[in-house]
Amino acid sequence: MKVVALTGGVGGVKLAHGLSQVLPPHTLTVIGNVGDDFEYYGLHISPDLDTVMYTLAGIVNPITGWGQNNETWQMKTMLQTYGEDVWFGLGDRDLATHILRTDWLRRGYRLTEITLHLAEQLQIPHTILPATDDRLRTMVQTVEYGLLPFQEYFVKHRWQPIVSDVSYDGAETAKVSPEVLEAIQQADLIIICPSNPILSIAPILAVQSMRELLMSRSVPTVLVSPLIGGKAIKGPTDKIMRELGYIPSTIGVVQFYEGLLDYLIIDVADASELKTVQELYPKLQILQTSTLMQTIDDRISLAQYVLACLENEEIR
Ligand code: FO1
Repeated sequence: MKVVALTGGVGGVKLAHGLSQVLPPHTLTVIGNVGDDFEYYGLHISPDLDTVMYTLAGIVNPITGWGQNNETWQMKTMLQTYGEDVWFGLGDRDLATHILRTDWLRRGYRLTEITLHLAEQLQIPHTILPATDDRLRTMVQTVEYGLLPFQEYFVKHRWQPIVSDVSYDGAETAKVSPEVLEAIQQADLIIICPSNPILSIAPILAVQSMRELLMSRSVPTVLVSPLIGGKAIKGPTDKIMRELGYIPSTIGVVQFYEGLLDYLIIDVADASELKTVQELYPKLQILQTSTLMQTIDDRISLAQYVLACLENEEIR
């Protein structure tokens, strides 16, 4: 069985991690968001790709969900000694990733080739792919500060500014890589992880022909809702949905993914919405379970529940 999972950062990656634990080696391809990428001190940073990679390699910082575990901060401290306002924390071990990625990009390697190489060196038995090798940057239009690159909105301003629009710079020319094309064409199941639809999954869907590619497959597409009881577990999902005019609830999330979904998995806390959503989307298979992932066992249980959708499909 070949599974493709679309994910952004910390939240969605938990499900990708659960899937990586239950699926046989080389049957899972995680397609990671690159809209969060940016240049920092001349280094190309790919936060969501690194969060996926570190998590699947078992070296992610378990508290923050990003960056490496057992990290030291000598480089950051020295920058501060030089008087720098280091608003984006680069740990010393994490720095090796950015140095290598930046050097290999400069030498002409594609982000995909670099990502595959790093993951292989970390002995990850699954595939991690950037959504595109082309430049794509999530830009956030805010009331207080005008247009902000994603990390300045998310980290520097701690996603507090009021958002009036989100755009995906470069999406009109960003192409699906051959590796992503092949992964989706060979997939038996496509999973949209519980990441922020607007900030993490939309930049993946914005890549040219990505939506058409996903919709062209006659295999099930499963979404695990990123909201529980209308709230995000962490981060600005419900806040930004509200600011952009989406209802921060199961209905708002399904509307956002219009037409892409065959299965929707919601938390039992949202059971009251099931009937309304089913009436609005009669063909949507709606399942409910506990979608809160606080432990590795939660991640594994949810992954097993999602994969059962496929068995269900075969039975249907
Ligand atoms: N998030 C923060 O809130 N503060 C940071 O200083 C920070 C540094 C950082 C370094 C490397 C990396 O891969 C991620 C980092 N993140 C940090 C998280 C990152 O901004 C978010 O994980 C994603 O961009 C959104 O999912």
